[in-house]
Amino acid sequence: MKIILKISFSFCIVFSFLSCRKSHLEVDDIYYYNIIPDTTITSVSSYYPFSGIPNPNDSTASIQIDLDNDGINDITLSVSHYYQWQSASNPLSNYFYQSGLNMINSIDSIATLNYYDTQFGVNLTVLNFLHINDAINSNLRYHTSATIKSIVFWGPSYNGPYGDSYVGFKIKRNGNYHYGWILISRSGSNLTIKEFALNRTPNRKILAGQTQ
Ligand SMILES: [Ca+2]
Repeated sequence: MKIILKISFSFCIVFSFLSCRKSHLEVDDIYYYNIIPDTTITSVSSYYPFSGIPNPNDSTASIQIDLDNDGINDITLSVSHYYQWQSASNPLSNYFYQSGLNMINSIDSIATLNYYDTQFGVNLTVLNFLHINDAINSNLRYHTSATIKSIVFWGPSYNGPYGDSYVGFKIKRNGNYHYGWILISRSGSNLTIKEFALNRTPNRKILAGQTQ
């Protein structure tokens, strides 16, 4: 009986040591930034009554974010609309919309999905709209840019979901990947940026919404 107790105790000590060592080595060092107040960008101030034509007629709004707090911006989020003559009989269809994200550095990337437009047989690289606690790691597909909304005349179009969503991203620093998320919200023509976080521990996943 004594021997069994001794073995169990020794096992506990070894096991505790390994657990402690493991958690110490793999601790997530999360850089979390809460944007106060939330920042909203829009290319449309208002719509003319009855016609629904956006005002101003052609404009772009964008914001850049420094994701790793090194003083250099890493990502651009933008919304824009523009007029392109197609038809005099239906001027409303002449106003087109684009909204998306672009990584400034080509070694960084955004979690995306492939959207296949069956009408035109064209693939679009669109944002992977993630939910809270979704894992952001090497299992996702990444691209340097992602479409949120693309409305064009007689061509492949896409419009992602409204409300809150998480953007997954990965940035490459010193040969290692760092995963992170940005909380955005879509409402009408508005794109709002609320929070973001980055796992400073290299090559470790982060969960959407994880702050520590
Ligand atoms: Ca940066």
